[in-house]
Amino acid sequence: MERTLIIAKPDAIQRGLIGEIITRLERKGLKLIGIKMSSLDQTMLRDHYAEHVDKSFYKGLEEFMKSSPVVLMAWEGYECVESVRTLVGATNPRQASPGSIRGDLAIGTGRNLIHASDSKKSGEAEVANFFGPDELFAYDKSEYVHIYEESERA
Ligand code: IDP
Ligand code: MG
Repeated sequence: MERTLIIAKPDAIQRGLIGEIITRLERKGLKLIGIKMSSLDQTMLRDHYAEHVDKSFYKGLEEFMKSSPVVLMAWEGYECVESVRTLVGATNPRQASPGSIRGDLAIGTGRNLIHASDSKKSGEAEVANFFGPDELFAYDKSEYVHIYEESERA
C-alpha cells in the first residue's frame, strides 16, 4: 500500500477545517496510520520544500508555515498518492476542481490549506521524515473488505 503525507497548514488550523479535511480523507476509504500536531521550524521547512527554496514565493511560504502549528498526518491506501492529490486539487485553488478540498474551501495559492505528497517516492520519504517508527500504526481496517477487491488489499 502506498503512503502519503498530509500537512493541514496553519490556515486549516485557523479556519477550523481540520475535521473537514480528515473527514474527506476518511470517507475516501483511506487508512490513518499516524497523526500529530507540530510547529515546523526553518530547517524542517527548507528540507520539506527544498525544490522551492530559491523561488520568489518561498520566504512568504516559510513565514506562513511557521505562523501557527500544523497537523501532520500519514495516510495509507491503494495507489493513494495520486487519488489524494486529486482529492486535494490544484495548487492554485481558483483552478482546483469543485469537489476538491482546495476547490471547495480555498482561494489563495499561498493559503491552500493542505500539503499532499506528489509521488509514491516522496510519499514514503515524507512520511519517514515527519514520523518515527513508533508514531506509525499498522492495524487491520474492518471496512477494507467493502473498499477494496482482494487483489488491491494484498
Ligand atoms: P503543491 O502544494 O500543490 O504540491 P507546489 O508547487 O509544490 O504545490 O508548491 C508548494 C506550496 O508553495 C504550495 O502548496 C503553496 O502553498 C506554495 N506556492 C506555490 N506556488 C505559489 C505561488 O505562486 N504563490 C504563493 N505560494 C505558492
Ligand atoms: Mg508540491
